[in-house]
Amino acid sequence: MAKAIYVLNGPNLNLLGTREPDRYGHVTLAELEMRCRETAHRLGFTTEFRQSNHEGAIVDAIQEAGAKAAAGIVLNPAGYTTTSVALLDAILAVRVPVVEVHITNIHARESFRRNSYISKAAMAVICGFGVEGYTLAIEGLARAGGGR
Ligand code: CA2
Repeated sequence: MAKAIYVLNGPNLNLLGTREPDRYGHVTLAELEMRCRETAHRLGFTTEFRQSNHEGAIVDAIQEAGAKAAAGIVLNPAGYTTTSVALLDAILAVRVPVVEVHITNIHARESFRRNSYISKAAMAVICGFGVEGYTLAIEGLARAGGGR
């Protein structure tokens, strides 16, 4: 049976493609889901694509990915990047590789955006490629063999 790659999106990413297009682009979250689904399918994976504005729901999704022995997690923690020990602890508690993705180059923005709790447990970090970063992350997980 094909293994799943979980694609998890944090707070406000439901607005993708509808607000601040100069910063985050014109692709909507629904379109991004389709792109991720197609890329994962081509590489032999299924996808679980989620977005939540609630920290606990993302913790639940990470635990679910662990329980289902997912091949990987692509995580854009958005505003929880720099605050969430709970997300860090959830990642540390599962044996699933995590690729942290940011649409923008967080190193070229305000300095507070760089201090990521998630990076301390992520297998890899991609930022600045726009939404292409998500499909690059899926390809990276596939090439890395989907194991940690
Ligand atoms: O660049 C990224 O992907 C970020 O994770 C986006 C977060 C920001 O807090 C991080 O520093 C970098 C913000 C997500 C807000 O999403 C929106 C999308 C469209 C319109 C407005 C907000």
